[in-house]
Amino acid sequence: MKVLVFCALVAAAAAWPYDSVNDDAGGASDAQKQHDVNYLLFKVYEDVRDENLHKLGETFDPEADTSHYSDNGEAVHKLVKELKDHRLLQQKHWFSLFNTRQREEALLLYDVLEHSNDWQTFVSNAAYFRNHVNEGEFVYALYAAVVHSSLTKHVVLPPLYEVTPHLFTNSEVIQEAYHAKMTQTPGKFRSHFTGSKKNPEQRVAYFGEDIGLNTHHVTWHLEFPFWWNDKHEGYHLDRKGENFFWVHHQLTVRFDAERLSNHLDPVNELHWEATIEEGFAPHTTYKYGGEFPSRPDNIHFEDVDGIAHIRDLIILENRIRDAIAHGYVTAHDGSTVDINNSHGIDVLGDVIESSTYSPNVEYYGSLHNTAHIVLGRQGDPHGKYDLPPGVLEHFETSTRDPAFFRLHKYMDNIFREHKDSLTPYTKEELEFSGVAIDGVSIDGPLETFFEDFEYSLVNAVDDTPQVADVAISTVVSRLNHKDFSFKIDVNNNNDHEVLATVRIFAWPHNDNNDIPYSFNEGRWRAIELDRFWTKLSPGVNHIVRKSTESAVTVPDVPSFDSLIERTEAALSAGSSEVDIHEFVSAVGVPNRFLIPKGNSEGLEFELVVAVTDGKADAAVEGLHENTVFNHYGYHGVYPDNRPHGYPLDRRVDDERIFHDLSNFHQHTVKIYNH
Ligand SMILES: [Cu+2]
Repeated sequence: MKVLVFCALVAAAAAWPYDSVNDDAGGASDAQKQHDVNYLLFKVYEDVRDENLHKLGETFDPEADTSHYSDNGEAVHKLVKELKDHRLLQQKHWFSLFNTRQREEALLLYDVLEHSNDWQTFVSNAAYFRNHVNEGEFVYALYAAVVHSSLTKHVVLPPLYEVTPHLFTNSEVIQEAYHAKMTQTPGKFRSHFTGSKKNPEQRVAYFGEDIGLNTHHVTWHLEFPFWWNDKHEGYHLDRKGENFFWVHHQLTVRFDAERLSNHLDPVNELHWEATIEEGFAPHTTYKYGGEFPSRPDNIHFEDVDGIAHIRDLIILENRIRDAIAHGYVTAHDGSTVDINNSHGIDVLGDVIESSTYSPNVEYYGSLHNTAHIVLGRQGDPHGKYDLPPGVLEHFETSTRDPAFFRLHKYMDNIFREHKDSLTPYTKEELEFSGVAIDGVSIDGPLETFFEDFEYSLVNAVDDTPQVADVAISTVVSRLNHKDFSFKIDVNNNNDHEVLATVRIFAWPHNDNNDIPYSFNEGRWRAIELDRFWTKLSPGVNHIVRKSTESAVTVPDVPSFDSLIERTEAALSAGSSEVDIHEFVSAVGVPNRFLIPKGNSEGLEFELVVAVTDGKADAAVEGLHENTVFNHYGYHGVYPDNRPHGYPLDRRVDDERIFHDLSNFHQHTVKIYNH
């Protein structure tokens, strides 16, 4: 999470925006930085539309003064050498993070930006390399740098679906957008989900193809990149492996809940030796590089040339399952790392993804990342047709393919094997002395609905400054819900104030055959709705928590247009900041998706509230004062000492333990959809 500290900066002078302020903000006001980032990302395939940035792009010499870099210019020398040797990927070509060479190039630029000590150096490099590196690499490097650099703590990144709309919008709509531009006719085009009603998967396409969900997924991977190297970047991403497990576990259980609501069976896990039943036709096109490849129904996995043999993936899976059975992984140097404890899930996440934190990538490989590529290439496994990468080779587009959820069900079941091997919590461990939940109710309806959402496609089409923009946008249907509040009455029988953690979950009451889930099966399917800290005074406490406050969700990011408008208004008013702080982190689940889609009779869920000992749980101070806490987007130490999903993360052999706890509450609720 980016800490919201308001800097009292003086607005920079107009002519040269950076050098009038020199402080730890890096020599520019937040509003100025926001302005620069807006324009760097506006129409990335064309000349930058800001005079100052244009001048920097033409005249800046990145190597001229290396005293402005925290690595003495090491990264910039490397990148400039690649540029001079003509080794960099051409512009107007597709880019995929899963392509090793392309990723290296994007990360070279990321390193230059990350090691820039002041804003002038950061923005000058961004403006200069915008003219020289591949546009996809540029966007990735700039997004990652803005997420991680200390210079950009208050910068809001424009919604990716308006920066690179091709990766979020159907080809049919993109074609209409080009037509509108060519004929200079404003146009508003409806986006339909891919496929026809003959495909049952179509019923849940609103989930995998939701632009907010795609943004959540891609932003999570920017916040916790698998390529992150502590030595290089200077700090550690706390509990990255466990977070990898949790964010995808939540996507998995949320998708199954949406399926239930649409009369579909839960996702089956992917199996290397079984048929991939569902094909996929993405109806999505690259800006440069043609259509995303399709995959027919009922194909068997084939080895992918230059990437992996299916046999080798099975071997990697067996090694990981062996480690789980043994309770330890074997590190690169032959020593063992115990995973038979709360921290084990973190190690296992690093191993399975894999990230640079994996203790032994030589032995355990990179099951998840390789699986993404192998599955993405099944339409052209031997490269016979020279097709560009598949949707699974981009975090922006992955969830569009239902096979993404099969792949993650497979990963999730491996994680479950580990979690199930841990000793269940005892009643004593789960109790919160003197604290009892008196009652839980919901104020307002639990009701979902579909609404239209419009976003701009102006950045999808080519143009020149000589041709005026016409308004081009698309309208998509998307899931939302009415606002509601949780009302939780808690009795604190201690004679003093205590800090409490409130954890709220919901799991489907029945399975797809209308049979109630057992406690143990239900708790594994629990959707995390909220997690927050509060102080409990002695006596009765009435806690009211609004659905909009949920720590696992984020609001819609303002449109690119409105970001630009608000920034320019702030600058012309002489303000040093733009009032957009609540949008700084886009890493959570869209708040619209907080509860799964209901149905007309009311879909039953088990609502669960656990109030646990905040003092024992809290890893940092002052959590009860933090109202903008975001569980996915934190920087530094993860605030909760407990594992993700606590207290439902371990198997429950005897559910009476939970029902005997006075600090635990469960009741059935209904979610409607109208
Ligand atoms: Cu992912």
